[in-house]
Amino acid sequence: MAFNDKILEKSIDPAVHQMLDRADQLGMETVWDRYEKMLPECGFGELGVCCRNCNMGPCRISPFEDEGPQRGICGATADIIVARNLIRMIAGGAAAHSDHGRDLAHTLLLTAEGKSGGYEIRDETKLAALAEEYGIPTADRSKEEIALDLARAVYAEFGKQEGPLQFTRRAPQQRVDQWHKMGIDPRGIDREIVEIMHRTHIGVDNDAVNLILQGLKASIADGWGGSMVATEISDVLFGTPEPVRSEANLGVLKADHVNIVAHGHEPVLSEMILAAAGDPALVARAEAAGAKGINVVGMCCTGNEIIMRHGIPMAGNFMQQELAIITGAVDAMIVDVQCIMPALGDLCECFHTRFISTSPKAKFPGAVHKQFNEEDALSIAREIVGSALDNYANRVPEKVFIPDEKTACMVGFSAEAIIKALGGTLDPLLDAIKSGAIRGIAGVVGCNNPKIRHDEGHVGLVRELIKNDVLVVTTGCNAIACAKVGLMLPEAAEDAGSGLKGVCQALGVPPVLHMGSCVDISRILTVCAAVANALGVDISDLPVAGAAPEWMSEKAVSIGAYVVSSGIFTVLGTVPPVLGSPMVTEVLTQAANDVVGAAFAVETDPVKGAGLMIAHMDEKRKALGI
Ligand code: XCC
Repeated sequence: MAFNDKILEKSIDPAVHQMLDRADQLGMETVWDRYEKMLPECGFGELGVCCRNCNMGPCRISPFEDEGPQRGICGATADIIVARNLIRMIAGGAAAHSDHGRDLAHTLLLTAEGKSGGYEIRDETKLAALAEEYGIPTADRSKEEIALDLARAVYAEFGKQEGPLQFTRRAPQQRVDQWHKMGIDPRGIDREIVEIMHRTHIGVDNDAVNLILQGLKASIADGWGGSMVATEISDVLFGTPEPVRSEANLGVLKADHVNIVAHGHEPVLSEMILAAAGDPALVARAEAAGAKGINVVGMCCTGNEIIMRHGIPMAGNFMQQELAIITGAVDAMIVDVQCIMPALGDLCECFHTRFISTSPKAKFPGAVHKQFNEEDALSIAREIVGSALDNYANRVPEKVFIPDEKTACMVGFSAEAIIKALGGTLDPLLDAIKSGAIRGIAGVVGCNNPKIRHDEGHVGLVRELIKNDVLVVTTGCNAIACAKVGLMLPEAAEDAGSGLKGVCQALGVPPVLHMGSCVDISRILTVCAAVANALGVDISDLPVAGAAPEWMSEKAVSIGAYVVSSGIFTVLGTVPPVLGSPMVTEVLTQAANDVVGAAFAVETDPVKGAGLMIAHMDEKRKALGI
């Protein structure tokens, strides 16, 4: 099929081209259309110089020094306003990840008390390891007793008033000492987020550097706190991921099945949807309705959660959620929290699709709300799946259009799985890094953003890295982009430089390792900490780098901040709203090196972005003498 340039320039994904063409034929609007209508985007907002933190304003600072206001009504300069806005983004992102972690801790608590409706403790080895980390006795105790103590201890991390977060102590001692020295070793997760909201209130913290330091502190509480809690407790409850094969892209929808898209983030919901969809009585009901079965597929980070634990196919990343509805083949789109477009409601009304919200924290126009709770989890999940089955009869066959595109992938490389693939120790990886077969490790993560041709930033950057012998670990929407183009197959080693190719072929792994959802960037931190500890150096000494080529969410800002705070140079592919303050820009891209041993760079060209990362790795290799 040939498509016009207007379609081709929006994405590199052929499934997206077909669906955008379909949307045009049907006269339907998508995120790309709304983006175009928004242009030109607000210049003050882009620079980060508008302030709505009090009602004397809104204020906006002129970008021209000789013209227009240089201070807000309270006297705040561009530096202050930009720094305040930036750290409020960090607060939003850290809150989202950490609340996800809190929900997992809550589920573990209920499960330990025997009050949850269908959850169990699946990974006792990880439970025991975490208990040891928290100093919880395990001898002669049941898994429920241990889990109860662990859940309480983890829960307490959120509201802790003093003292460090337990998981931050996984970082090398030098890193912890540096955090301590700079006053950014976080206390309770909630406390650091609240403090951002306090400090950015009118008339409180008016020192840009002091504001940014608090932003870093809260972000560390996210990465080494809330997100790490989310990852670790998910593994205890649902199992630690191991390599598994599956498929990705919209072609995983099936014309002859009841299709359920699980979209959002928290596995607490999606695990139960899967359990219900496997219930023989419900499968029989689907068959009685004329379907061949129930086909659950994932979207965004929920997709990452269920593909890596169960091999459930992934329908697409952030920019594809509306396109899934436009296939006309989705009987229910079930959502919980984060990255769910409110546009879905209107779109579902054009089709038979039932849009079902489940979280008391996230309601949507046009959605049916079926409130989920952990106590009655399985029975609510059965009702939700049942409602998708009932809706199958309403599907209009003439409206169904499913693109053929889907690609095989190998996913589920948790830190534990990586060590297992290496034969039980990190040594083969360390040796490959020392010999130069692996030049460095890159964490490439983050969202999609209509400012960038969909998936081009992700795939372009990752291809350039592996070609240059950089092993890539990935999560979130980058992971989905890589899966869709075949980069997560062992065969993709053919596209890697000769050193990386040899390592991947010897181990039978892809050059791009799927480590999970966005909270699972904590897995990348854990691996970096383990490598640094094994070499007796700080994370900032390692030949590693991070990138978020198409980022857009506040969570991504928090992620970027904690990755840099952990000592990892990070390249952003879309420009953050900070350029209105040359001083804040300088702090983030230069001075941060003196504070945390790493900084940000912004590079919208993915190949050049990869080049910056590779140059950084080479510099670190030289300093290490390897
Ligand atoms: Fe959302 Fe997690 Fe970004 Fe994708 S990568 S758009 S945050 S789904 Ni997390």
